[in-house]
Amino acid sequence: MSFVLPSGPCWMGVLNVTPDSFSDGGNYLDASRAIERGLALVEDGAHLVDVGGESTRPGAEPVQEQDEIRRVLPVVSALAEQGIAVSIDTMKPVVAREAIAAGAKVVNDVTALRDPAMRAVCAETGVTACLMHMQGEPRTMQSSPTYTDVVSDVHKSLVESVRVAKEDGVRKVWIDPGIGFGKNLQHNLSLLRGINQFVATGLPVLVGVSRKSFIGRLVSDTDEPAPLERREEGTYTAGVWALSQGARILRVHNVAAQRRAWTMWEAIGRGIK
Ligand code: HH2
Repeated sequence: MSFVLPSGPCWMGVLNVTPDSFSDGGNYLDASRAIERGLALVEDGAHLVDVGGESTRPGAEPVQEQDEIRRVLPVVSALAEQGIAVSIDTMKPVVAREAIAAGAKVVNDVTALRDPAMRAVCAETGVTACLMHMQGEPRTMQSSPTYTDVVSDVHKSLVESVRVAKEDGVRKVWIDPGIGFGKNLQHNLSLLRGINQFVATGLPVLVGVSRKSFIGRLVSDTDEPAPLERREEGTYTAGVWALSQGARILRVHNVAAQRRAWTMWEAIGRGIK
C-alpha cells in the first residue's frame, strides 16, 4: 500500500539517526531510542516519520552506504511493523531500496532523484518520491549560492527533475524548494513568499523550515545565527505561512507545537466549530 496524503496538512516528523544532524544529532543513534522517538512523533500527530541516517547540514561528513543502512534499517522496520508510515531521507539508491524492503513508503531525496539508479528504485517499487531542490552539494552549498531569480530558477529546476523522473517511470512525486539548501536568507524568504508558484504545479509541495539557520539569522542580534531554542517561533510562523499558501506536507521536528500553531491559524480563518 502506498502512502495516501491526508486531506489537511500532512505532518512529517523528523527523526535523524545520526551523530551530527544540526538539531537532533546524537539523540537517536541508539535504535531503541530512535524507535521511541518515532512513536512519540506519531503520538504528537505525525502522519509520516522521516528517518535519515546522514546529515545534510553544510560541512557534514559523508556516510558510507553500509553505515547508513545499519543506522536506519532497524528503525524503519520497527516503525513500519507497527503500521507507521515512514519516509527514508537518503541520497543513496541502495539505502532507499533496503528501506523500502523494510516498509518505507516514501523516498525523500534532497538531490531530486539526480542519480538514475534512484529513479529506477522509485519506479520499480512504486513508492512516492519527494524531489527536493539543492544548489550544489551539501558540503559547499552555502558558500555563495547564486540565482538569477531564485523562485523561477528553483521552479524550473524542479519541473525538469519531475519530467526526468516521470520519463523514467516514477509515478508519484512531491516537490520541495529545499529551504536552506544552497540558499541565503533572502533566497529562503523569497522561496517562502513564492511558495504558491510551486503549489500551482498541481504537485503536492513539501516544505522544511524547522529550526533552520536562516531563522536563526533573521532573529539574531549578532553576526551569528541565534541558537536552536530561539528558532522555534520562526519555525512555526514560517510553517503556518507555507501551509496557508497551499503546501501539503510540513517537515518539522516538534510536530505537536507546529500543529498547535496551525490550529490557531485555521480557527481564525474558518471560525471555531
Ligand atoms: N531538510 C533537511 C533534511 N532533509 N528533506 C526535505 N525534503 N526537505 C528539507 O527541507 C530537508 C530534508 C535538514 O534538516 P535536518 O534533517 O533536521 O538536519 P540534518 O540534515 O543535519 O540531518
